[in-house]
Amino acid sequence: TGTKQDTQALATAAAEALAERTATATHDLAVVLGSGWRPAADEIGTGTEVAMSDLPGFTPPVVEGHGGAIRSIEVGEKRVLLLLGRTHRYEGHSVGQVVHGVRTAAAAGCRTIVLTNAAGGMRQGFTVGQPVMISDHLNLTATSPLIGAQFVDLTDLYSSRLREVARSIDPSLQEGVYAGLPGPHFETPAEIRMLQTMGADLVGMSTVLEAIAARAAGVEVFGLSLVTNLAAGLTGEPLNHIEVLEAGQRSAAQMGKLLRELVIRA
Ligand code: NOS
Repeated sequence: TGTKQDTQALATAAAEALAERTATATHDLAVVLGSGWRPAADEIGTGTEVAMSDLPGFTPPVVEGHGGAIRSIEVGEKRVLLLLGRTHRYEGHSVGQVVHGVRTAAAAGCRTIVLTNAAGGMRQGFTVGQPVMISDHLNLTATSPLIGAQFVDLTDLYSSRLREVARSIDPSLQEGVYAGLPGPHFETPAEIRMLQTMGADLVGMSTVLEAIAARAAGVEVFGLSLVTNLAAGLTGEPLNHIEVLEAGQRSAAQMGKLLRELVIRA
């Protein structure tokens, strides 16, 4: 993972390269578009795009549906970085690589970060295609991006202020607890029953490490899951990544509008 100084230096270098390539000195807010969310990007805005592979410290994502570019856009008064694609532990990457995008956004000036993801829904009543705000998480990855560094308070990690803002846009928005697992296998039905007992409503393989890194960098976090499937064992149907991507595709326009409005009001 490297020392704190190394990772910070790499994020600063990436932020500087990004500033140069986008001709924008600083940005205000970043949005990470997770599995299946990429089709929502144009709905949020268009602008200069830089390949992640052209920036220091980024590893190109290897899973389908995860792009690998950063787009600089203006939305209302805000200069926004759209991270199209993210790095996961299950691709064989280190924790430092997983959170490099978030650290780069923080180094680029972003004070707010929106983490989106595709998730399995575990709560009664959740339906495929439904957006759910993350109110809190269970980090079940058995690791932390802060190893070798510091103690950090995670109370109100997922900003209650930003959840209020989102609810002012769509009062029907629900919220839930996200369980972040290592993957890449989906859960067993027994694991889903365990997670439900532990108080989780959503399950996925991302977001938790990035949220922790963002908080450590002093950045306000908003998390938004798209329920792309009901979790293992809840329907009797097997799970697959294609279904996850297709659910994202179908909800793209609606999710993009929600994110755009959130960015404006954040
Ligand atoms: N994802 C899920 N991860 C775990 N369990 C689920 O039911 C689920 N649904 C969506 C896999 O298709 C990708 O989508 C998320 C995972 O984070 C993974 O990146």
